[in-house]
Parts: sequence; structure tokens; C-alpha cells
Amino acid sequence: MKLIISIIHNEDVNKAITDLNTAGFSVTKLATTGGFLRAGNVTLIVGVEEEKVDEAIKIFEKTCSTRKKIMVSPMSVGMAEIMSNRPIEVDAGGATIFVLDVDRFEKI
Ligand code: 2BA
Repeated sequence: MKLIISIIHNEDVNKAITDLNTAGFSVTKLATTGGFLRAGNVTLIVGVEEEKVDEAIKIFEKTCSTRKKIMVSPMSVGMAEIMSNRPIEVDAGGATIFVLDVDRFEKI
């Protein structure tokens, strides 16, 4: 058995969990914080049989793929007016995935 630990963006979590559950995977969702940006993200842990690891990762690829998003930067005090509310392109989505060996799995 393997344990998949997948760190994803908040906005992808509902679709990822829905698709994982629909495919028969059990998922635990943890509210986490990235150490670099200090912003909220979500960590999903999924215990799977070894032969199902690729199927689960494909679901993460489908639901959490990186894409470009246009956002309006928030107005900030002191910023030149020309910079305020200017749309900027940012990366959204993506997943950081670890796959670990599980020595023992029990459900009691
Ligand atoms: P990503 O590399 O896509 O990482 C997204 C989040 O995944 C990270 O959030 C962290 O929560 C987790 N993560 C990534 N790699 C990990 C690892 N090896 N071990 C444990 N957790 C891991 P943040 O730490 O807030 O980082 C957000 C983004 O900032 C990163 O996106 C990366 O593009 C950048 N970044 C992170 N650390 C950096 C550093 N030391 N220098 C420059 N840029 C960094």
C-alpha cells in the first residue's frame, strides 16, 4: 500500500475530492499553510493500493493542472496609481505530490 500526500490550491480541492471519491478513493483533507508564501493551501492524504497510484495521480493532473489566470491586483496604499487595478497574469492550480510506502494499514 502507498500513501499519497498531495498539496494543492484551495480552489481545486472540491473538484479533486469529488473526482477521487467518484473513482473509489478515500480522502482526508487537511487545512495547511505553505511555508514560503504563508498562505493557506490544502493537503489531501489518500491511502491506495500500489497499482492504483497512477490512476489517483492522473486525477490530480486533471483537476489541479497549472493554468494562467488574470487577476486584478488589489489597490495598495502608496502604490503608483498606474499600477493599481491593473490586471496581472498569475499561475493558478498545480499540485506537489509525494508517494510514500505504508508499512502497515489497519482499520479497527
Ligand atoms: P510550489 O512549489 O508549487 O509549492 C506549493 C506548496 O507546496 C508550497 O507552498 C508548500 O506548501 C508545498 N511544498 C512544495 N514543495 C514542498 C516540499 N519539498 N516539501 C514540503 N512541502 C512542499 P509555499 O511554501 O507557500 O510555496 C509557494 C510557492 O513559492 C512554491 O510553489 C514555489 O513556486 C515558491 N517557493 C517555495 N519555496 C521557495 C523558496 N525557498 N525560494 C523560492 N521560491 C519558493
